[in-house]
Amino acid sequence: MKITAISIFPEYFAPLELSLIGKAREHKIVDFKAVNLRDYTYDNHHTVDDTPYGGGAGMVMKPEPWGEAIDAVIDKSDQLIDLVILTPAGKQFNQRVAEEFSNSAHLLFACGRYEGIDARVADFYRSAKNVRVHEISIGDYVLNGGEVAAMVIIEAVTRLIPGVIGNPDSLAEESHNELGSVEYPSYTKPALWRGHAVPEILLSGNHGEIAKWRTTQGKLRSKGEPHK
Ligand code: JFH
Repeated sequence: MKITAISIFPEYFAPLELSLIGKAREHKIVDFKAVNLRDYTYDNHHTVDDTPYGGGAGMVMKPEPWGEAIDAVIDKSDQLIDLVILTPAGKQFNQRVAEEFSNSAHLLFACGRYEGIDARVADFYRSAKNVRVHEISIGDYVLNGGEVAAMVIIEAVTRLIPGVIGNPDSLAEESHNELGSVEYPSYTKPALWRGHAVPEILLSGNHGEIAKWRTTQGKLRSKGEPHK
C-alpha cells in the first residue's frame, strides 16, 4: 500500500517512521511519503491561504496549491487513488471504514489547516478519473488541522494489513468482532494483584466456558457496564 500525506507541516508525520509503520515500511508493505504543500506554490510568499468569500473569521486554504500537489501525486501513480480529505464535517471514521481503506492501493491524505480547504477541491476530484474522494472526520470535536486525524486513520488502517502486525491470530479474532462483542477485559500475571483477583473462569482451562464468559463481558462492556 502507498500512503501519501499532503500538509504544510510534513514534519508532523515523523512519528510514522517509528513503531508499527516503521516495520511495515522496512518490509515494503507500506510506502509512506509526506509532501509539503508549499512546494506547490509559485508566489514569493508561498501563500496557501486567503480570506473567505462571504466573510467570517479565519482563513481558507486556496485551491491552486492543493490542485497542483494532488495532480503531482496522481500523475506519478498508475493506481486508483483514495483521496481522504480530513474535515470535522466529514463522514465519521470507524472500524468498517478502516477495513475498507485497508484494501486501498494508494491512500492520499489531504491535511488542511486554518478553516479548511476550499470546497471546490473535493468537488473537482470527485469527477476525476482513477480517484475516489472521501471526506472524513475522526470524531465530533474540532482539531486545528487534518494531520493528527490522518495519523489516527493511518494507524487504524495499517494494523489491518497482513504482515504489519506481529500477531496474526489477534486480527483474525477481531475480524468477526461485531464491534464490542470481542472487547472483553484482559488479564495477565500475577493472579492476585493489590487484592484484585483474576476472574476464576480464566484459570479453569475450560475454553468453551471462557469463550462464553468473554462474549458476555464484551457485550456488557460495549454498553459501558463494568465487568463483574
Ligand atoms: C481541520 C478547522 C473547520 C469550522 C468553516 C465553518 C466552521 C477549524 C483543517 C477533523 C476532526 C478535524 C479537522 C480536519 C481538518 C482540518 C480546523 C476546520 C472549522 C470552518 C474550524 C482545518 C479540522 N474530526 N476534527 N477536526 N481544520 N469552521
